[in-house]
Amino acid sequence: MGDFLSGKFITFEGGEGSGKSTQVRRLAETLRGKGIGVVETREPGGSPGAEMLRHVLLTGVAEALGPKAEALLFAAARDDHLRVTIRPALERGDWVICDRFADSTRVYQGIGGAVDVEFLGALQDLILQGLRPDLTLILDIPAELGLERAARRRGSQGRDAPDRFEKHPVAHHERLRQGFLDIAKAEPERCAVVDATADEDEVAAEIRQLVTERLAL
Ligand code: T5A
Repeated sequence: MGDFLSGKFITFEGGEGSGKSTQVRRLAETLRGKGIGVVETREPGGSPGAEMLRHVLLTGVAEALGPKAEALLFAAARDDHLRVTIRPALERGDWVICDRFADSTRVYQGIGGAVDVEFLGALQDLILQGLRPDLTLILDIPAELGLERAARRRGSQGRDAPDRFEKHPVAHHERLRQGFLDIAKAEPERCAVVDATADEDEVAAEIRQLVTERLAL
C-alpha cells in the first residue's frame, strides 16, 4: 500500500459462493468491535459509477464486446472505486475490506477469458498506481460446492439464472480456483489461503487469526 495511506486494505478473493460476502461482514463486525473505522465494499462496484458498470458487466450486456473489453470495463469500474471510495477511506485512516479486487481480473479475464497476461498487468499498474492490498484472503472451495451454495442463495433471493460469469461449467470454475491458488503461491507475503468448506464460524475464526497475525492487530 502507498506510504501516504494510513488505513489497512484487505481484499477477499475466491470462487463463486465461497463465502466472501459473508466473511467480509463478519470481519468488519470484528474490527468495528475493536474501535477501528471500517468501509465494507465490493467489486465490481463500490461507488455509484462502478455500480453502474457492475450492472453492465454482470447482466452480460458487455459480453458481446469480448473479454478484453470486459477487462477494460472492470478496470474503469476499479478506477472510479479507488478514487471515490477506497483511497479517501484509507487516507482517513479507515480500514477497507473489499469483496473481490484486482486478482479477480487476473483470474476471470486472464484465465477464464484468455486475455493476455501482459496486457492485464499493464492495465493493473496503470489503475492501481502502486496501491496494493495489505492482505488478500483467498477463500478456497471446490467449485462444485461453491456453485451449489451460490445457486441456493440465488434461489432464496428469488433469482434463478446464474450471472455472466457464474454460468460456465464446473471445470471452468476449477481452473479459476487453481488460478487463485497460484497467485497465493506466487505472493505468499500478501496472500493467505483459507479453507472455505468449514462452517461459517470456523472460517471467521481462521480469518480473525490471520488478520491478527499478519496485520499486527
Ligand atoms: N469478476 C469480478 C470478474 O470477472 N472480474 C473482476 O475483476 C471482478 C472484480 C461478481 C462476478 O464478477 C466477476 C466474478 C464474479 O463472477 P458477485 O455477484 O459479486 O459477482 O459474486 P461473487 O463475488 O462470486 O460472490 P457470490 O455472491 O457468488 O458468493 P460469495 O460472496 O463468495 O458467498 P456468500 O457469502 O454470498 O455465500 C454464498 C451462500 O453460501 C452461504 C451463504 O449464507 C450464502 O447463502 N455460506 C455458507 N454456507 C455454508 N458454510 C459456509 N462457511 C458458508 N459461508 C457462506
